[in-house]
Amino acid sequence: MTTPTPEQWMARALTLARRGRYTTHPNPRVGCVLVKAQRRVGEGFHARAGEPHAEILALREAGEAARGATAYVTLEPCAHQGRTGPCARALVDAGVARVVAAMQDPNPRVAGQGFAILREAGIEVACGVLEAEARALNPGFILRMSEGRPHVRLKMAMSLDGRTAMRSGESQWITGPQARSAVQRLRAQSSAVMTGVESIIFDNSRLTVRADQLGLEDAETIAERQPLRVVVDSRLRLPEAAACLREPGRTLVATCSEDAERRERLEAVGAEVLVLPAGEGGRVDLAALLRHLAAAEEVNEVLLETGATLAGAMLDAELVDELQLFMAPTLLGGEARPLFQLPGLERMAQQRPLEILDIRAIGKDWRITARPKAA
Ligand code: AOF
Ligand code: ZN
Repeated sequence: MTTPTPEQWMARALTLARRGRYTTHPNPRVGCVLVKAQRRVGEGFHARAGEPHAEILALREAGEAARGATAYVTLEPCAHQGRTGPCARALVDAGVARVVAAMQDPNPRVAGQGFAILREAGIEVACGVLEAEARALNPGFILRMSEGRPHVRLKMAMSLDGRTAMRSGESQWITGPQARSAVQRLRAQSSAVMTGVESIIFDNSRLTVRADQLGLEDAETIAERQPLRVVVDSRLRLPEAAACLREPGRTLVATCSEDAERRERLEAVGAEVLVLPAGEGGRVDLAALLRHLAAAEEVNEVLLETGATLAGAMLDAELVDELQLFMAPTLLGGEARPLFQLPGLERMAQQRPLEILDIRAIGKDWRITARPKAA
């Protein structure tokens, strides 16, 4: 038997961390494996804010075997007393000999201090094993901590001719049940789902996570947390009868309208209204909205599910980090609605290049994962 490499142990820790994909918000997904004499003696992952961190669960499982062991963790062990105690201290107390981390914790309350505690106690520390994979697991947490904004993932369903709805706005359904189930999982892993008021007016979408559509074993538990619904509604046109206002969870209406009467009527049916300064064209300042979501709501990942106008505005403002385009084998024709309104694009020199990261079949549809390419 060959001895596993540090990368293999870290890969195991990452697999564990991924089990927290749908539940750790607003905390990062973290996994930990304790190894002694080439054997795994304990492991754990962070499941929920307020519950024990990955290291604590791994230490509990290992018991006395933790003494002299190596801890593989996907994030620097914490140094702060938050909802739970400092993990760096717990690793020291348990007598762990080495700590191998994938990345430093970008949280300013930790940021290197966890490593410092370990080193001061004579523990050997290494960082950077499978770092890219660890970063990919928590893109929103990292951006929120380092730049004060969430990660924005734009999801769109389109036909092979790049259309998202008929001219009337009718759009149900372009993609098949498996693709829609994949979208449900994207919602479930996000802190917030964001849309434009026009999309609500046309589709009356609920923007919720539905347990029966997730296609996951622990669907019921996952659907207990509904992502914050964010409706961009510059002029407060959201109908009081909108279905999303009657769903469990919160709906935040972001506006720059000062119409107090409309505001009261929406608040009376459960909406929370956030008045922001107007940005370009008298519309909601989208960058300010995202900063608010990160700072006030601890939003890590935003799923943007919307029509061509808001999608185009977000792309124009360079606020989209990732695109997930679900392409169905169907044609909607030239009268139908396009993916993006990008006014002002006239010459090839102005085109918006994307980098495609992945393409795969989802049922009868295709999922294209891409990101805007820096010009
Ligand atoms: C770790 N191991 O498994 C996680 C860490 O409020 P708390 O106490 O849950 O702390 C949350 C912060 O702890 C979070 O912002 C991040 O910096 C770190 N997450 N750290 O040592 C873990 N989930
Ligand atoms: Zn911790």
